[in-house]
Amino acid sequence: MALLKVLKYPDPFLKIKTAPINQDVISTDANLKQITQDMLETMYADTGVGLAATQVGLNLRLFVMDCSETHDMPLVFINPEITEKTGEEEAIESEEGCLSFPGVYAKITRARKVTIQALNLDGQIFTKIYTGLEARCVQHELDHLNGVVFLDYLSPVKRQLLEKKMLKHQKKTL
Ligand code: K1U
Ligand code: ZN
Repeated sequence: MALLKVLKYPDPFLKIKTAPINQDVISTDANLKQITQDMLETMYADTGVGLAATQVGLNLRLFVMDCSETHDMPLVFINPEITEKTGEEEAIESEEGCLSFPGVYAKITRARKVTIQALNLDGQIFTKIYTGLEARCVQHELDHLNGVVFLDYLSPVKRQLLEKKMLKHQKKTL
């Protein structure tokens, strides 16, 4: 297993939209199993609850997540799609962080409840319904796979302020 380098904003790779993975090769691809293990290890080491492939420089449509308090419920989502979302009237604003934006937090409004469909490492399709932190996390990670980062939801003024804050934080931790 290996820890991967998490790309930090403004790395241009964070803006790419990932391509789907061929379902027929998933169950036999040993490299994919290794990558997801490494991503989970990296996510735990960085005290995250999710991590998208683009954040570690991989153009793969997959993310990992573990929102359990015991850090023993790792999940892999390949070619994920949100098939249902609660409407705007049920949207919730809450503070978010991102491993690619260290030291920066922002209040982001997201759907309260989502249904997600994805493939697992056996290439089999599964569906889950999430609320709470998990619902927020899958929306955040799916955004990453589409080249969208949480600061994209903010006004230009707020965004500039947080970009400055992050650069200051990066200089301090160098
Ligand atoms: O994608 C990432 O950068 C990881 C990010 C995902 C995320 C999950 C939930 C809300 C917003 C963003 C994180 O894991 S940030 C760490 C975090 O938010 C958290 C950590 C422990 C408990 C609760 C939240
Ligand atoms: Zn993130």
